[in-house]
Amino acid sequence: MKREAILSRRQMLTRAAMGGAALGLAGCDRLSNATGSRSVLDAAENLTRGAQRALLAPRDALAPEYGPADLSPGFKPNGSVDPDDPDYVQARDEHFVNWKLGIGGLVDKPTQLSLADLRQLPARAQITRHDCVEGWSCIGKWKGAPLGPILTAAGLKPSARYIAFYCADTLEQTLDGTGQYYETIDLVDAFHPQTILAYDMNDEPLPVAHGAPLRLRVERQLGYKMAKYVMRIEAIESFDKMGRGRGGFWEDRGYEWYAGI
Ligand SMILES: Nc1nc2c(c(=O)[nH]1)N[C@H]1C(S)=C(S)[C@@H](COP(=O)(O)O)O[C@H]1N2
Ligand SMILES: [Mo]
Repeated sequence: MKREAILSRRQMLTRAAMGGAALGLAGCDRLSNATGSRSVLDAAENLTRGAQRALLAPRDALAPEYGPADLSPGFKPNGSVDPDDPDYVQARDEHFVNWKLGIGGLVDKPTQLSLADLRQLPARAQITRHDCVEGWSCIGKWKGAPLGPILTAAGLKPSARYIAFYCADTLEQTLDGTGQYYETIDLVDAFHPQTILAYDMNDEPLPVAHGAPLRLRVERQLGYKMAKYVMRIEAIESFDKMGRGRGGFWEDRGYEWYAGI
């Protein structure tokens, strides 16, 4: 196993032990007591176990899927729940009828897809467990368009190595603009059969609190990888120049880039 991976997991544990909040790692909201808040150390311990499992399991293994009876009665919204960024507010007030998902970067055919376009593509529905890094989990049903075929249709250039998701919300006000939420995943996850751009949650249009009109589900990883309010997707060669260069909003603030569970 790579030394890097061991070190970064240890770093994470140390940070967790020192108290995430003090270091600005209070990533996901304070915990709802309903789900029972475990200590940060417990969460870190689980994370470590998750990371070990993730290293053993083949990357294309499926995340467990559940039945309708397993759905959580309430799914906790977390992070941004009502973005006030002007473009988003306008799109939301128009019920996303003029909204389009941009697809670009290292692709042969950059394109834009409306919600109606996305809904016409072959769909996949799945009931999965969402694990937040802070130690709570909820089971929800997601329906959307698998990402892989969308990328294939756009034609990935050979230099494309990652897929970047640009979100509408500013989660932290920063002077340099690095407070905008974004995420990146590699092509293995992008083409994983359970990786979908979800427009429905629990058989209803995705609510604003959970990322309307479109969010990523990347089921083999932790919650923070599941970008909400996705406005644009780009195929990229490297994420060095995005945000603070670690591949995502929370990654820039200390969390692992590969958050396998
Ligand atoms: N754009 C955006 N995506 C986001 C977040 C966010 O604040 N903004 N929070 C992340 C975190 S930490 C979690 S746990 C999940 C929460 O998804 P939910 O609100 O549907 O529970 O979204 C992830 N994706
Ligand atoms: Mo999270």
